[in-house]
Amino acid sequence: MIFKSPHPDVEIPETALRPLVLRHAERLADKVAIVEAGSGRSYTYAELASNATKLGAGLHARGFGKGDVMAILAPNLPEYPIAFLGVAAVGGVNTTLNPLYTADEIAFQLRDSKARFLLTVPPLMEKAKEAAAQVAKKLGLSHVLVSCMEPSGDGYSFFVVYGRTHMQLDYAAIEVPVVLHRKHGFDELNEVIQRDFGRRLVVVGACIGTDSHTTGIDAIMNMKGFAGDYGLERYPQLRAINLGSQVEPAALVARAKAEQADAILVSKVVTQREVHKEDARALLEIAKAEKIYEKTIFLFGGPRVDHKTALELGFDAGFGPGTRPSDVANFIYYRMLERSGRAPPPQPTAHGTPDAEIQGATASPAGRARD
Ligand code: B12
Repeated sequence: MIFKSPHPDVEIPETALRPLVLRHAERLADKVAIVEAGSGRSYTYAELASNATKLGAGLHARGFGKGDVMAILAPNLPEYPIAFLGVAAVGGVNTTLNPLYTADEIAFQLRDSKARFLLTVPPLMEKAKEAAAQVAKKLGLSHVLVSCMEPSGDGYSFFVVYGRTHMQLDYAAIEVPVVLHRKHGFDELNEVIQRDFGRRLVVVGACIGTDSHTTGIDAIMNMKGFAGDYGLERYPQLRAINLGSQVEPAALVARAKAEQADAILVSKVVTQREVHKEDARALLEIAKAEKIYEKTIFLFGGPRVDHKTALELGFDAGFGPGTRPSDVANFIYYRMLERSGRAPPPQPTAHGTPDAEIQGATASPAGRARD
């Protein structure tokens, strides 16, 4: 179907493009014709016309003439119209290529248009790499090597830079709370749960708020598990209830309360606006109001979750990428033993040793007096 514009037809004169575009060039000679917003680099009408003519003359001298095809591969530069009009000046035909085209796409268009010449800009890569190296040097690195540069969204690039730093720090003074826990094998853990508690432990989990990432909580809870490690549903001595994703904090607490859960598992991706913290805090506040906070183990997990943040929020532990369901099952078991005074809080040591003695959460959630 053809839609007609309400405006009168544009009159296209029977004339070549170049004289049409430059028809006022003499009158406007000193006025700016093209300006690059970012840099302010500009050409007047007189410069535009004379540069286009010079380019045409140069092309002509190289054997480019009427009917020949020029492929222009360049970003939007102020020189673009000069090139375009220069080609037109000698009766050439322009075919313009998107600078983001792949090599294959460029090759296709060059063949398809039967281009004789290709006009392009000097490779930007080396300059950008040098800029990255200078940034790295300003950040205090020496012996800088920029090994990789990739586009990363509109107007951004991603660099991998190696360099030497002269900065010193006291490695021994660095303290990062990590979840270290003692670990039993699958059968053994089921046996000790039965032996020490005489019942199945109840675990209720969900990905809360608007978050729809189910895969993390599924990896921990579903029968199949993760990385060859059985999920919590597979443990005969655990009753694992996975509520899935987009579960309101209040709904998770309500279900956990109804099931008399021993542990609540919360999965969440970290967001810049800190929605993960808001949701996590809301959940713990509701748990407090419902009087299950003190008697329940709260675990926080997700692809960018760390133990420190989880502790600060008031969880018992935080688990990030690579967590196995058996880590979580063992953590819950030992935490319950600790809570009931039947196992000392595990102490980390410099040397690893057999399961039951060593490893354990390095810190307790701030401000939580239980047991
Ligand atoms: C698949 C995926 C999606 C799918 C999710 C489908 C589904 N059904 O889950 C879809 C397409 C829906 C999606 C959407 C979005 N996604 Co997404 N997504 C991913 C992706 C590529 C893989 C996630 C995955 O499946 N991982 C596999 C599981 C097994 O790993 P995991 O989640 O880390 O879980 C492990 C541990 O973290 C831990 N764990 C996880 N939860 C819990 C909970 C407990 C209690 C415990 C103990 C352990 C634990 O155990 C698991 C096993 O080891 C990741 C990138 C990545 N590589 O991580 C991004 C990623 C998670 N997504 C991200 C984002 C930003 C989004 C969107 C906001 C994008 C957008 N702008 O729209 C939306 C959000 C939609 C929403 N409402 O939530 C970001 C999150 C950033 C962050 N800071 O955490 C990531 C990390 C990508 C990135 N750019 O960095 N996504």
